[in-house]
Amino acid sequence: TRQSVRNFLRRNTFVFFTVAAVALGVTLGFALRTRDMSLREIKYVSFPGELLMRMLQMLVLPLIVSSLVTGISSLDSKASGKMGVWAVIYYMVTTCIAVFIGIVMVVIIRPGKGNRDSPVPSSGNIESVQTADAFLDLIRNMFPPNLVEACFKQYKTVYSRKIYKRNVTIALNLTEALNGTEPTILANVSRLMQTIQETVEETVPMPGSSGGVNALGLVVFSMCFGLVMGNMKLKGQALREVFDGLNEAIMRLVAIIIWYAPVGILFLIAGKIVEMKDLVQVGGQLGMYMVTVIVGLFIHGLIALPFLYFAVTHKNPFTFIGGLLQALITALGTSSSSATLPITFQCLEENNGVDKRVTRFVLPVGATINMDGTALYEAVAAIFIAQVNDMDLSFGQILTISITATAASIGAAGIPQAGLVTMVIVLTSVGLPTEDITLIIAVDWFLDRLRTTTNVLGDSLGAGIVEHLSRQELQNQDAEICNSVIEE
Ligand code: DAS
Repeated sequence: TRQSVRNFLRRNTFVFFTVAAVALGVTLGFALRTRDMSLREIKYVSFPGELLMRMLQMLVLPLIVSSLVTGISSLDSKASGKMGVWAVIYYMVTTCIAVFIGIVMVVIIRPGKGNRDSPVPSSGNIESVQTADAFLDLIRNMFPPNLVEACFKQYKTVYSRKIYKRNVTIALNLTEALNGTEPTILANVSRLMQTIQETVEETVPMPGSSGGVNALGLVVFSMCFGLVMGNMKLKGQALREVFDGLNEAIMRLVAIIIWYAPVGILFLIAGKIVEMKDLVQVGGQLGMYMVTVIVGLFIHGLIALPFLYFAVTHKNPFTFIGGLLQALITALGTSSSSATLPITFQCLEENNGVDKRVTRFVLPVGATINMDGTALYEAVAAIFIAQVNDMDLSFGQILTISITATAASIGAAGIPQAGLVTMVIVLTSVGLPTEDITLIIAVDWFLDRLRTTTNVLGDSLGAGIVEHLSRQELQNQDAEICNSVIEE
């Protein structure tokens, strides 16, 4: 019991420090706002926060690899298969619920009705193939051709549209100049235009806009590697111990960094508040759009997900969420679910006592592909932009938005504002102007924090649910291990 008292105290001291850090950060931020600070001074204010981000990000790569490899190789194929199926079902179901809530909210509230706030010129120059390309990129990223490169690069298809435009303009001018003359020249010009188009539609590999880790690729590789290693029996034993040791060491580093987290969060929040533009001016359509996303996220995170957790496990979801507070606040402070991953591990294993075999398996995958908050936001944002453009969406188009919003949330990396980038997939799928993303950029940093918190909450409740559903397999495996030890 002394251990549990100590645990209780430690857990609550951290929660207290973290909550105090948020309050202090907000206060400090608003106090500093009254002074006219230069960009450099603002950077100095956020510096301790930047350090926290760097420390957490530093751990993400070895953490994802070691936890997945050990997690999967320590499960027998029956247990990992069942757990995998439950995890995928959970991700699908909750993402669909999130998108549904988002659509219902945006259709009821209609934040984009009325005259649009600020007209954005439409160039009308959208490449309809972008949605398909983004899907292919998603799959490409699953199979990185070079593992070292995957640690810092993502695959992204781009079109050299500028060259295309310039050449077409020349060709068009030429056609105009020759108007009414030689039909053979005209035919040649149009053939020239076609060839230009063909050359330009080539895809090239490029570093991701974030320059970040290709987590999806590493997740897929580590899972396959763990699976194969788990089946290697004796030969795999030494490797298993290496990865297990690596994982243990990383988690010990997390336990040290966690002491610094409140300081980092304080300055991350203060810096952001000093930096932000006047929020009071956000009114009208944009204000209503924010309200729609926020209400949607709250309904999903505080009603739908807890209800699902209760329905499956019959345990109190809010006790479980209480143990996650530090991870949720870190998500709010960093707006990155991968940077939060080390803290999420710590909270689930230490505070909520979730089986390590489950967390190691489902958390890295969840942080990479399961983003309920992002999916909800993508659906709301796309329909909001349609409303602003006075475009009536058919049922089919709304369905397309749901599907692409899900894909966009899977494709989004767990880094700040990744969801804004993958918005392009959703918008182009129903022919909405991609330039209109500019309408929502101003408030995205704030919504990003809330959706990241929802994403982390979804992953964590998922770990709890998957653990409950796979308890039989876990117990069987425990019994087997016990028996083999006794036999020896
Ligand atoms: N900020 C993201 C995350 O880490 C994703 C997003 O931009 O929606 O979860």
